[in-house]
Amino acid sequence: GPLSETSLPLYFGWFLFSSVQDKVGCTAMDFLKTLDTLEAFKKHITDFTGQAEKEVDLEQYFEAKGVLHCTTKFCDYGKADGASEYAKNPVVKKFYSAVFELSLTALFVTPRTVGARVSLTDEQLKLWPADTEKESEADVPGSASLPVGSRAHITLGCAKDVEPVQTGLDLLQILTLPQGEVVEEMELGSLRYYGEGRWMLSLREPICAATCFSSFYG
Ligand code: 2AM
Repeated sequence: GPLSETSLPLYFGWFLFSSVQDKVGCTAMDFLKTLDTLEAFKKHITDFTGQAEKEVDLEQYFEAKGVLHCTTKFCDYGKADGASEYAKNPVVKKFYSAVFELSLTALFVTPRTVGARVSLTDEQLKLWPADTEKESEADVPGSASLPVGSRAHITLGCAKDVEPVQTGLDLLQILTLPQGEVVEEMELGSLRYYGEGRWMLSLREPICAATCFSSFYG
């Protein structure tokens, strides 16, 4: 009936505590503010603008997308494959509303999205659907060969008319590419360029983010 159809959330995930949202948001903003002033970035500005000479203000370029979280399972209110199986999984039930510390190990930027890479522990991987990376193969060739959990991320912002689902695909794409040279040693860590406007900053000190495993109905 209609009730059972609406009993599944839009998605499950780890939700950052509000104090941590501010901290992560500020770190991301600092990174964007510095990135668009770097000569290395300006050299590839056409990746973002389509025109040489033109400048870009990355802080304005991306729009925030609501409460910061790391999606574990997109359920689409039950319409997504495997949604009800995930919701029924005893591990999901056991850890629902439990506190987790996520480790944010990198920040990445593309002309479409900006996000943080999340490195999951073995315990956290129990909440991660094992087929996520295989199912991403159609969108990002090579994903299926990446370790389980590779797609784990927090969307920090999206360019105009870009949906947040793109952030995980952008991360997977970067991870399938050969690791480039370090272009710049920044205060936060080492910055690498992956072509076509794709940048990744490996954090010197991973950010430890307190979260709650829960779900979002919208
Ligand atoms: P995100 O996890 O990259 O931020 C609501 O749209 C949330 O579900 C967003 O957090 C979004 O992306 C995620 N989401 C939307 N569609 C998705 C999909 N097809 N697969 C995985 N996650 C999706």
